[in-house]
Amino acid sequence: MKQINEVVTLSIEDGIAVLTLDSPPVNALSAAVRAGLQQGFTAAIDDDAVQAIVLICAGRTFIAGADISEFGGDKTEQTGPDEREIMDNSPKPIVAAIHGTALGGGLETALCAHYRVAAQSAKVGLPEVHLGLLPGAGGTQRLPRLTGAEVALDWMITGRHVPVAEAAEYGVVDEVVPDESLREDAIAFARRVVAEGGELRRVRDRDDKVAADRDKPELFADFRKKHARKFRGFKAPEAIVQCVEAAVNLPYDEGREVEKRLFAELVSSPESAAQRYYFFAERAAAKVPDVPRDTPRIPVESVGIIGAGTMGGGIAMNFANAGIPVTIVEQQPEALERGLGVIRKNYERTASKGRITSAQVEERMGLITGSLTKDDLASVDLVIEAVFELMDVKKSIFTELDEICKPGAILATNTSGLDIDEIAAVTERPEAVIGMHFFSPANVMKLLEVVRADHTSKEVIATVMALAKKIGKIPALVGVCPGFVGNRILYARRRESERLLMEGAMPWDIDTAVTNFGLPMGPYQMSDLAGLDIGWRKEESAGRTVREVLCEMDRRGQKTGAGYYDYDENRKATPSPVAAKIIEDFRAKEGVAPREISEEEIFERCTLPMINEGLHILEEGKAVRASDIDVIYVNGYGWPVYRGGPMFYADQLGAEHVLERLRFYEEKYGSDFTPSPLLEKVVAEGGRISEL
Ligand code: T1G
Repeated sequence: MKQINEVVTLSIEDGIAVLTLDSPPVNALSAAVRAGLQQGFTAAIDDDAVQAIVLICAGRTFIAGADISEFGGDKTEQTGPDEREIMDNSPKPIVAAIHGTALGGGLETALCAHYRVAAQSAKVGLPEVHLGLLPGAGGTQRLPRLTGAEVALDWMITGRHVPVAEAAEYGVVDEVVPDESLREDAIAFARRVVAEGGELRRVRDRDDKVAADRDKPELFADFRKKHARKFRGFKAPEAIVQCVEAAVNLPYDEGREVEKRLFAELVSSPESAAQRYYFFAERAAAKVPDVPRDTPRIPVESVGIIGAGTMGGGIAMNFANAGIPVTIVEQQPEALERGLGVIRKNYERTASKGRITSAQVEERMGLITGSLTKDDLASVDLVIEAVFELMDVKKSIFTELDEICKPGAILATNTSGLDIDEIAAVTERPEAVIGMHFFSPANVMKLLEVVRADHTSKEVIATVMALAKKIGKIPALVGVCPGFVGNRILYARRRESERLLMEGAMPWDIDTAVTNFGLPMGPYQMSDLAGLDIGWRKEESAGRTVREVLCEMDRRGQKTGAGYYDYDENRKATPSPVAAKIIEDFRAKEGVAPREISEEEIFERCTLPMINEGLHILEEGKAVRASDIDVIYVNGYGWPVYRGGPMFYADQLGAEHVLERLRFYEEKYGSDFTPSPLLEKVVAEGGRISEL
């Protein structure tokens, strides 16, 4: 056994060289890994005792890609041939032995081997698109030569992890072997290759698949048309299509030049910087500084939900999807039946799209039990209350649950902003009370705001943060304050958009400014979708605001066919002259002469208060870190991931610029724009907002 460098070792076993890479956590292609591979392959090729080479990795996975943390930094210039060129020019057969997830540069390295042997549980993929990149190490040129253009486009545009059994259909993998015998099977495979002799075949020299695509020019046009909506705002997908077109129409080396050029453009783009930032932000959000990874967790093998409405039903589906039995409790039989019916309809709709089988529908419905009494929750490990937003109602429910539920059961509330400390105070177990704020539709939206109350224990926090991932959610820990983090920031935007309405902007002007930035909808489209009457009470309404007047006119949003917009039978929205008139009347009443407001000013005045509120939230310790706020906005509010999130975007504007513009608006509009002291500190120290 020879130590090539700190992460690569070389052993020779009867003529077969085994290069082992061991660079936790995922054998990413850091500078040290690449150097070790270059030296290792060179040593094996130069050694006359070696007839073939096996590349294998230690730890949890084969190479999972380039080291994302090294992008953007000053990369050490590659001098001499890189490991892929050495592999490409090897006179001796190379076999890559794949386990875990061979992704991005990892799969690209394996495609430079002559053969690939994979453990049956392994997956392969080219997920660079999620980083705003394209496979920049030959993947856009080699993969189509094995799979053909159409399959290659699917793999690279979705970035999905492909099971090796499927990959083997295209020769991306040559042999699938049992997980436990990967090493010896790969060595045996190499021996057979040596014994059989014959010409070494390189993926880059394959032409049959791409030649067949040369007669289908419509393939790329159709692909672009089909995915246009999904590509909106992203640069990488189009670049990937151009690379695959090059793979079909150009010799390998020329196609590789196209790939290098487009990769260089993407890696220096703000979109990719945002998406690479987001990659680490999402993983950081799972970490709670004072709750260590090894904090004991409470087993959650059964769950109770109070309320079978839209939220309760959606929440129940998350647990059934993860195979966890759920008891969902309603007060009235009709409400319970209706709720269970909606759940079944949702599953049947998913099945009709082929995403689950009808057997899975029955299996999941079988995990959901309806009940009319909270007494049925006596033995569950976790209860999530999901009834309407009235503190008295929640308090009475928690008082009952505290009596009924077994000791140690976690009592969670799905409240979107009420004071959880107040709720916890009615129980004898405040340490077991926590917020689990799901976003509607709860069975679809990825974000879960986990709300830490004053007495919530570390075990309960650790349990719920881990449980979130188990049910396919992305958790972010937040503190108790009105609206927690996501909605509290949204309130700041709402306040400013109402001021803009009075000054001369119309709801559609504001929504357009926000959607042109890349969000799926603006504040007024969101209100119409959610319903203008959330929290509105007819008996108290007195025409004091545009919203009250609209609700009093029964214009409560999409569900009534009219709100700020008018809706046709397909819910297509058009700006409403009725809403415009109401706004104009309010302006007249205030004696305001409306003015034309530019899209740029509208967007700036909607966004600066969001950034400032995020900084206040950090000052108050209601979010653990700035990047958690971005994870919340990307996953709960549709902030485009290629923009990173409000805090990352603030750094793209520059902290100093943000401070200066807040001061400018503070002059005009007062304290709503008073810069947070934390922002002034960041600017004084020359720091970055997203690194707080
Ligand atoms: N670079 C650096 N660190 C990485 C990493 C990577 N590629 N992948 C994972 N990590 C870290 C991660 O931050 C975390 O660190 C730990 O590993 C475990 O990750 C030239 C340009 C492999 C499926 O996009 O999809 O190749 O928090 O929590 O859920 O064409 O990580 O423990 O300190 O996610 O089991 C392409 C990205 C790169 C794969 C494992 N490759 N990684 O998931 O663990 S670009 C990718 C993943 C590229 C080439 C291009 C997942 C995983 P910490 P984890 P997991």
